Amino acid sequence: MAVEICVKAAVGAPDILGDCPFSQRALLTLEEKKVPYKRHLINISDKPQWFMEISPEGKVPVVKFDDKWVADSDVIVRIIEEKYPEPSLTNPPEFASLGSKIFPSFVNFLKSKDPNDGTEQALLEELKALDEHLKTHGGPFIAGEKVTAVDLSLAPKLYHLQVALEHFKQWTVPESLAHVHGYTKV
Ligand SMILES: N[C@@H](CCC(=O)N[C@@H](CS)C(=O)NCC(=O)O)C(=O)O
Repeated sequence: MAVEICVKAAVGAPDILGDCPFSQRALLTLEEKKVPYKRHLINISDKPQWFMEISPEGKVPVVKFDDKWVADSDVIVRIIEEKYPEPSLTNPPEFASLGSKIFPSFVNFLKSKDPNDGTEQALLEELKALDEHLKTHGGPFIAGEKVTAVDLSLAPKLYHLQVALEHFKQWTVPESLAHVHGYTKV
């Protein structure tokens, strides 16, 4: 039975893939595994009734495996890895949470109205830790030569961060974080 996936459509452009890093993570995982799938673009400002029935929380992504719809990108990625083990995207466990605080720190900074509330500094600390990891482990990916699940989670979030912070705050990742810049270009 074919895999089906519901992902976010671009705001104002219902035929184009939108900016949800969780949807992009699930899509990238299917692509890396070369799993054929049928994609449904969901306008999340006007969710269709059929979508609400399969995703009661109204969130994307949701993926249909063996006739059952599953929500949450963590669960989805785990199931894809179990059902389609090759090529393996399993990352070394010590890198599993690498960069995991970048996205929440970005959201705090994006929402912040006070330039001195420490949210920018907190994000910078997380980005510096990623830069240091890439510097000491050689890259180009988190686990070295090979792309793994942690890259497919982190990369869409970094992309989202760059686009949103530049647009809303005219803020860019400092040039001194050269390894982070290199990573986003791989
Ligand atoms: N923890 C979920 C988060 C998914 C999520 O927050 N999706 C957002 C779009 S990026 C969404 O569907 N928002 C629609 C809504 O909340 O109405 C995952 O990892 O899949």
